[in-house]
Amino acid sequence: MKGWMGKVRALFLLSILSLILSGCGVENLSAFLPKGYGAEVSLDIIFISLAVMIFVFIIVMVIYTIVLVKYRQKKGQEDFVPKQTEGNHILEIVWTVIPIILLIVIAVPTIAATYDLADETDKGDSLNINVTGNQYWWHFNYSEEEIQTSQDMYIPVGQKVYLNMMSSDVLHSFWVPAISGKMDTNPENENTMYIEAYEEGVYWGKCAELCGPSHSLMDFKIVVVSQEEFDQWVSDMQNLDAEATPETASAQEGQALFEQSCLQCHAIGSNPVAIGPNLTNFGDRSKLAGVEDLTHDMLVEWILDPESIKPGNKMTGNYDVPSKDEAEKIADYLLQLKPSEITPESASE
Ligand code: HEC
Ligand SMILES: [Cu+2]
Repeated sequence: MKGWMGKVRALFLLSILSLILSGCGVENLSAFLPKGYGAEVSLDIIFISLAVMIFVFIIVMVIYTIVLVKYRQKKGQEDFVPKQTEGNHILEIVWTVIPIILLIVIAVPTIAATYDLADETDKGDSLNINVTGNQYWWHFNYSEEEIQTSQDMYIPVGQKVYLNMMSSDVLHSFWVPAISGKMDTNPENENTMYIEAYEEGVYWGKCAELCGPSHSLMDFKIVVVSQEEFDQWVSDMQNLDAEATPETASAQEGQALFEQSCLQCHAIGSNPVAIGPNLTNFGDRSKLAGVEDLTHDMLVEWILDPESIKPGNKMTGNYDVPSKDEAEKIADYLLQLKPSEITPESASE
């Protein structure tokens, strides 16, 4: 699909690019700027369909214009009725065959891509991540590596990564537009998709299936790093001490408070408890709950009143709300959970 497709694409991209760059400022969130295999294949099919549609549109418009000009009612011929024809054999065949050909032109690459993207032959030899969609956050379980993490998924660049996806509650849909197409997460059965990212960086993901009041806030990220950085991250996550004592007195108090009233839902370390997001590398994240900039103030606000940030979330009402002072200490504790140098920040440099 190179050659002329490439040129059409370049032209289209240029116009789209100016639109996007002047837009909302979130990078790496566009299916029109593919940085992964699935997204690239999908965009090629979008362009083939678009080319067919433009072709049909132009032909119809040309015929329409010719007929309009040529067969207008002329002066003095107001009562003229042209010769009536029906059942023209050749015409009937032509306008049946052309749409069939056009549909084949669209169908062949679409079906080929569908099979290609559903291929699972090298699943056993690849990195596998179990993805769980939850109202309104994402959990990632690297079962082979025994790593649990939430919100930010780390993968190595240029490698096929298999995602085995389910939901813990309602239907969600995993979508990282710049990397790949969408895949539903269902409560009953596992769906599998592979992704492959071409460039290092941070890619934004969205839930693409209406799942409740905070559906539009169910953002997540794929952090694409080099193979060495990925190995480093894996080793950092495997070798951390989840119960390490923080340096400052305030964070130490925060740790005790956290263990008392938060640990039943939020694991730290490789504990598979995932009623709420795993907070092992919470301090390494750039976003709080997927959406807000991760600052001390914002975190305190979350701990005191998560409802004000994410309406309908499953933490509200289900925990002992600490005092402001306690919340500050818990925030001190959570923000120093930085097990790795490999972070969304380092990946986007
Ligand atoms: C009943 C289970 C439960 C308890 C108890 C609980 N939480 Fe949560 N927490 C959740 C859920 C569920 C979410 C995900 C909310 C969302 O994003 O929709 C969450 C999200 C969070 C987040 C955002 C995480 C991220 O990925 O950015 C923080 C921080 C947090 N909780 C801190 C706390 C603290 C501190 C306590 C104790 C005072 C606590 N939680 C108690 C369930 C719980
Ligand atoms: Cu969702």
